[in-house]
Amino acid sequence: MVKNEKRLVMALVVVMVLFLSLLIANGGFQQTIPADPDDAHTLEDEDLIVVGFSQLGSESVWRATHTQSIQKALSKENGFFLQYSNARQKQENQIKAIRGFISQRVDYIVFSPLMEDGWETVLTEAKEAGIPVILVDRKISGAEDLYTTFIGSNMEAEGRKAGEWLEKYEQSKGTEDEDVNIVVLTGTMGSTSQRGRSSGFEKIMSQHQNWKVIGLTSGDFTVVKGKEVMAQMLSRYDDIDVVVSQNDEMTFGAMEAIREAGKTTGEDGDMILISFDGVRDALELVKNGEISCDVECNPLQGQLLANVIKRLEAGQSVGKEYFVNELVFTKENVSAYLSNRAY
Ligand code: GYE
Repeated sequence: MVKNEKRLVMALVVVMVLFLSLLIANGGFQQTIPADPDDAHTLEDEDLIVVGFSQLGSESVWRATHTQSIQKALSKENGFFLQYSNARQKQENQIKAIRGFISQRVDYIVFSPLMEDGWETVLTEAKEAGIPVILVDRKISGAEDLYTTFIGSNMEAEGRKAGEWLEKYEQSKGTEDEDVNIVVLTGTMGSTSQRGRSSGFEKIMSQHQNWKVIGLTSGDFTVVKGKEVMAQMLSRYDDIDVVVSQNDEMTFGAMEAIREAGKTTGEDGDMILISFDGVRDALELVKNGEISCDVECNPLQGQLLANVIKRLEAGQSVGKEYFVNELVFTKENVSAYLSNRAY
C-alpha cells in the first residue's frame, strides 16, 4: 500500500510539472498581445463585423453627410468595426486603401468609386481573397461580378428630373418654342454622378430642338472650380438662359461669379439655375428664388448599408442595386422640408 501511494504521488508530481511547463511555454494565464496592431481588434471585438470603407474625398456638404451617415450606422453599438479611409480625390489612394483592407482580411469592403473606370485589377484581388465589395454612392463600369451590391442614387433619373422640370417651366412661361441657351457645369468627369446626370438630362433635351448647350465644362463638384468655370462661361457668352450645375457646391461658386459679373439669377433675373443635392444652404436659395430647381440627391445611405450587410451576414440574398428616395425641390414645396433639414 505504502509503495502504491508513493507511486501515485510521484505520478501526480509528474503531471503537475508537465502542466506548469506547458503553461509557461504558452505565456501563462495572460492573454497574448498580437504582434500586428492592426490585428488587435480581432481579439477584442470577435463578434464585430469588420468593414473597410474607402470614401473618395470630402469635396462637398453632401459628401460629409454621406460619410457621417455611414460612420453612424456602422458603429460598435450596431455590431460593426469600421476602418475609414479618405482618398482625397485620388483613385490611386482608393486602390491603396482597398489593398490595405484586403491584407487586413476585413469582412467587407465598402467604397464610393471616384470614377467608374479602372477598378478591375484591385477588385479582382478582393474577389480572389473572398471579400465581398459593396459600392456606395457611385458605380464602376464593366464586370458586375466584381461587386456584391450597390447602394445609392439613381443619377440618370436625377438628370431626367432636371430636364422635366425645365420642360414644365418653359411651358408655364409660354416660352417652350423659343431658343434656350444652356450652360452645363459637370461634376468629376467619368464619375457615375456626372455620367448619369448628363445622360438623363440629355434624354429630355433630345426632345427639344430649341434647347442648346452652348457651353459645357467640369467644375469638379467644388465651389472654387465652379466659380472659375462659370466666370469663363460668362466672359464667353452673354446670352445664357439656364445654368445646369451638377451639384450645390458648384452652384454656390457659379453664383459668386454671376454676381461679380453684375448679373442676377431666378425667374425674374438674367438666367435660371438648376442644381443637384439639395443641401440646406441651397434649399434656402430655392426658397428665396435664386435657385429655381434643386434635384435632391440623398446622402443618408448608412442605415440601408448596415441592413444589407446584416442580411449578408445572415446568409440571405440581397439585390444588385438599392436606390434611395429622392425629391425635386422648387419654391412651391421647399418650405415644408427646410425646417427639419439636418445638413
Ligand atoms: O452630388 C456631390 C458629391 O456622387 C452624388 O458627389 C455624389 C456627388 C454629389 O461631391 O456633391
